Amino acid sequence: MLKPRATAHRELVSLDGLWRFAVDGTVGDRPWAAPIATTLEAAVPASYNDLFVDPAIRDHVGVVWYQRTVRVPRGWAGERIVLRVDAATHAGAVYVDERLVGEHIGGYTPFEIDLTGIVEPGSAFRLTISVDNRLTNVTIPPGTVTVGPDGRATQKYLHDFYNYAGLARSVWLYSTPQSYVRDITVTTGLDVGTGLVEYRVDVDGKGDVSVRLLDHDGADVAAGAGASGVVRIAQPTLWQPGAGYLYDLEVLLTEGGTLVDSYTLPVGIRTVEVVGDRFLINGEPFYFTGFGKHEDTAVRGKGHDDAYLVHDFQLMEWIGANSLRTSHYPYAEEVLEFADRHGIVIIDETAAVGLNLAVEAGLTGAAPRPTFSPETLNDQTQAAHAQHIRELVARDKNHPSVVMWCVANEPSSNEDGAREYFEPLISLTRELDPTRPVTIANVMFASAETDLVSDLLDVICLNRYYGWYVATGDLATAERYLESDLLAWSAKYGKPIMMTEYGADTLPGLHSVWDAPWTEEYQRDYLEMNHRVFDRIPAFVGEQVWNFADFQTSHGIHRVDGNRKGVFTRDRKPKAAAFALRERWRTWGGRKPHTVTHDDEVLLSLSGIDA
Ligand code: BDP
Repeated sequence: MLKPRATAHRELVSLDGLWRFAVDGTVGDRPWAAPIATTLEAAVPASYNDLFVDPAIRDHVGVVWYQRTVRVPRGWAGERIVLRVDAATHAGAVYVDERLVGEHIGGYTPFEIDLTGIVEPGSAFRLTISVDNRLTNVTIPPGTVTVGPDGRATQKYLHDFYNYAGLARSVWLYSTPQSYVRDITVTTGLDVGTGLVEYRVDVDGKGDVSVRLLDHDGADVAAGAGASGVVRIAQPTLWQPGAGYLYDLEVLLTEGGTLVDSYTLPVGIRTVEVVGDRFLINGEPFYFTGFGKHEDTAVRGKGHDDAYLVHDFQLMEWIGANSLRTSHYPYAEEVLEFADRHGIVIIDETAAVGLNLAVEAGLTGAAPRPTFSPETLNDQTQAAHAQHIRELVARDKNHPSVVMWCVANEPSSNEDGAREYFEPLISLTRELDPTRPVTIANVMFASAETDLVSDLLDVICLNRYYGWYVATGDLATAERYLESDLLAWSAKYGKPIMMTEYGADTLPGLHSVWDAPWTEEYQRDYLEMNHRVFDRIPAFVGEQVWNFADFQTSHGIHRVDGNRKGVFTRDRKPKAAAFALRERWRTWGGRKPHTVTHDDEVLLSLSGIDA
């Protein structure tokens, strides 16, 4: 799915700004049928929850309404006219004046509605979008809505971040010619020093396709004809971690010799593969440093913000991070585009988080319900998950920064039914994109012995909290637990292993000379303990700390104004651990030296270290 762009043959109008806003039930039964009688205005892009100071809005469970007037440019006569919503979290319905024109389920992937013939160039229409924040056992992510004796609906979910909702990304109106380039798929390779760009162009309507590849300075370097093919570039400049060199693939559609549509796609030439226990980018071992992040800032919630985008990536560079995981949902496409340009490596994760009822049992003490069953996560959930994967790959397949798909975060992969649930989804991901490795971020309850899906994955990604949720405040014990856990994975699978989460909640300004959880020193020492262990495991290919910054969660006795495992505060101030990480990561200059060998690993396992 192509990101809308203004080209010589396409125009683009941003619908961002202030929209009329109302909570369902306060503005009649058919709010789309007339201008909504409301004094509230909501910013787009932004989650709506923290814009207002009304708990009835923040905690509302169900639908809210966004509305504005849109004028269609008069020059668009004869063109296709398309509405694009970058995200409506978690479900959206779109009305043009009195008419329902489209609906979409899934809060973190875009959708488009063809409005040709429905709206008229030169005239205005009333655009209303309903957004529903409800999560059920058949949505991704899942959740439960309950109505209490007082008639009030409340919502529970098993993911540890606030269920921000609304129009958190941009909304666009754009034009294309009647015959147009609908999609482009690019994969790249290397053949003894020659760069290969394999492309496929899907066209709606008539026309002949040709392509040109331009280098960074706009010089022609290769060309091709036909809707699919391979163009070759001798001695290409590769897209590299830390140096995101991009070519432009200009796709041209001509009818009878006349150019009717064009679209330019940035392309990075690089390869990604897993060989043995190494993760290779361009044939070279790559070691991930960085974070699991969140789209989360004060007031905007999950609203995309270019200023935070730039600042977060500046802080990542400052600290020496070369990568991030889009925990726990696909991020705004602007994030991936920025990463493409700047050579930041991305693990692209779906919104499948909280597929784990064992966690619920752990937190509440309630008798565990099975995670996978007709009453809980079932075939319909799996179908929603599959659809979400299709939409994610369709959106992100061409980004060179994306080096791996993460199908889920911390599912109950040691439970009956996990394999039946995940095997088809992992196969689907590989079918949709045979070029990128596939992983799942593993929960600590699913050990090397009990996990049922890891043989299906390319990289073992582990989320572990030894020294925090386990052996709290006892880093010596934590170190032994962690080491034996990692060695067990390494011995069983012989695949690359990385830590996709490890972290400790930390209140900035809290200090102690002891190993005291929540202090800045403890977070620093906890990370250093983890690093000592990582550096002893030869199959280790990366470390992503949980989390880049503090973030908002639902209320809970384990949370103090949200999750405080950030290395930066929510307003992006460094905690002490930030300086320690900077020292470790920056000395490597983006590439970790290989410090241990497999012989060391054998010695370690013989040394009898166990939990
Ligand atoms: C992991 C989750 C992550 C949480 C983290 C934590 O993957 O979303 O925020 O633990 O507890 O289980 O801090």
